Order: sequence, then C-alpha cells, then structure tokens
Amino acid sequence: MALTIESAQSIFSNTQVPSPIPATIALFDQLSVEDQLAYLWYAYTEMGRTITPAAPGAARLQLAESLLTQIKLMSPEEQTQVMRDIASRADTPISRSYGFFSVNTKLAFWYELGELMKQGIVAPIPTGYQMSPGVKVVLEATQKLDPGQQITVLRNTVVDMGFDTSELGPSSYPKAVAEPAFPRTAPTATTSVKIDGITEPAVLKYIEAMNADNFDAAIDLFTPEGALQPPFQKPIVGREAISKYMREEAQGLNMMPKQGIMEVKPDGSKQLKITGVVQTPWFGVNVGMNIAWRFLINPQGKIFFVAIDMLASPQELLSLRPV
Ligand code: 45D
Repeated sequence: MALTIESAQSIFSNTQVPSPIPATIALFDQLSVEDQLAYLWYAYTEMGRTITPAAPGAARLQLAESLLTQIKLMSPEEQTQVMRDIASRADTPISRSYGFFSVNTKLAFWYELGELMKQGIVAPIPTGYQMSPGVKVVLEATQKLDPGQQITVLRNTVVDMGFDTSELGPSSYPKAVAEPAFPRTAPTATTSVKIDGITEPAVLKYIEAMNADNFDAAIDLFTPEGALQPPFQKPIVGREAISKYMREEAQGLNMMPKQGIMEVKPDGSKQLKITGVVQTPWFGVNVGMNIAWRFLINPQGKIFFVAIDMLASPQELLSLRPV
C-alpha cells in the first residue's frame, strides 16, 4: 500500500491529548486589540522576571531596523497606532513589511520594541489602562501553562500578526539573503544520540544533523515527497520546502529525545513515536519544551513523514502506547 501524508498524519493518534496552547490562543483572539497588546506586555514582562529571551544578534535586528527607526521617530500616539495595526493585521505599509518578516525577525522586532518601551522611547501601555476581565482570564490561563507552553503562546501570537502577505508577490522590503545564524547554546553536535528503545538509523541521524544545524544532511534522510509537520501547522511537503523551513525556523535548536517506541508494519514501513525536550536559542537552557516526534519511515529507511507535537503535559513524556 502506498504511503500517503493523510494516513501518516494519524499515526499514534490515540496518544494525542488536546493541547492547552490553542485553547489559550483562542481566548487571546477574542480580546480587543488594546487588550491583546496589554496581555502580551503583562505576559512577557511577568515571565521575563524568571526567564528572559537572549537578545537577538545585530544581523537579525538589522532586518527590522528600517521599521524600528521609523517607529522611534513617531509621536507616542502614532507608535501605539502602529502596534495596533500590526496586532490587528491591518493593511498599512508597516504592517505589510512586518508580514513579510520571517518568524525570528518578527520576534526580534518585538523584542526590540519591548526594550524601547521599557526605556520610554516607544509608548508603553497607556497609564491608567484598566485590565479588562478578559485579559485577566487569558493571563490566568497562561499562568497554568508550563514555561515551554507559555513561550509557544507568545511566539504563535506574534507570528500571526501583521498583514497577511501570503497572497501577495514578493515584497520590496529588503530580504535577507540567508537567515542570520543563532549561536548554539550547547555543543551537542559531538555527542552521539541515544534514545531509549530506538535504534532506527534515520531517526538518530536526523537528531544528530539537526543538533548541528546540518540541514543538508537532515534533508537527505527524507524521501523526495516527504513531509514535516510542525506543531499546530499543516505538513510542509517536499525536500525543498522543508529545507527552506528548517533554515528559517530550526536553527540553533537543541533536541534532546529521551525515549521512544517503534512498530514495524507488514509492508516493512516503521512508525516511531519519540518524546523528549527541545530548547530554543531564544531561551537556551532556561526553558524546555516537552514534545513528541512521530516518524513514518518507508521500507527503504527514508523519512516519509515526521510530525512534531507539543505535549499537553510532562506526563505525556512517558505515555508511549502503540498504534
Ligand atoms: O504585542 O524536529 C511586547 C521544528 C508588548 C523543526 C510584545 C522543531 C506588545 C523540526 C511585550 C513588546 C522547528 C518544527 C508584543 C523540531 C506586543 C523538529 C513582545 C520544533 C508581541 C523539534 C513579545 C521546534 C515578545 C520548536 C518579545 C518546538 C515575545 C521550537 C517573544 C519552539 C517571544 C520555539 C519569544 C519557541 C518566543 C520559541 C522569543 C516556542 C520564542 C519561542
């Protein structure tokens, strides 16, 4: 039987527990734009007391520099309006430029705005702002999440902002030739990967390659029509698309798979579920994200499909059941 992406997506589906992350984002989406910005400010600065992201490198900030310079020159009212426009995905020149940014440039842009807000150079949350009951509800929901889930909520809200440029042609906004690299937080590249219960070479080589930012080696492990499904996203299909995605979004990640199970199917394909922890270069060793990889390896030993799922709770790390 030919492997299809649709059937691959449902492997180990009975081990999937609904994640509180989309539920929290759904609450956020119901807030007014003012409340959304206030929520992000409180969530970000509150979390920042214990876990602060690493400052983005100069090369990354340069990609957002022209926007940041324009904003710095504005009146406080105009600055607030720009932030509202971006948060509400309005069709304005700045919100469009933001929409063309890569995920990490969007994060770097807001990181810098947050710093400028703290310094009083960019308008902060208006004095006398009264936190609405809605903001309190979303903040309380956020506090119940573990740190890895909290930073995922922040990340995903930031990624969704800006005018939706997916239907537009390429922008005139200067694009980076290549994504600036993140410095690695730990020298995992030299340590060979060990996963309890797993000896499948494609999987071990995948983790090894990703932990060295060696995306060419990782891509070689996929079938030409293979797919990678990031958390809460549709599958990215084909080597070229996966390669582009990895270069933009998978740099500097530390992947620490712990344990897994494998099933061999009658056609010789293999289904594996592996759980473990991933660290993002934004937070380094301070925040671990509990995740699962669900691999479908074809009879020739190539990766046909891999899904990355955020786990609902740390208990899910150990809940490895067949099918
Ligand atoms: O609006 O095997 C202010 C893949 C107020 C690849 C603000 C992967 C106003 C394959 C505070 C200024 C990548 C899929 C905003 C594995 C306002 C693979 C600012 C998984 C917005 C394993 C807010 C990788 C700010 C994973 C500055 C799971 C917020 C990676 C900053 C996960 C938030 C990475 C930051 C995550 C969040 C990174 C920096 C979740 C970073 C999160």
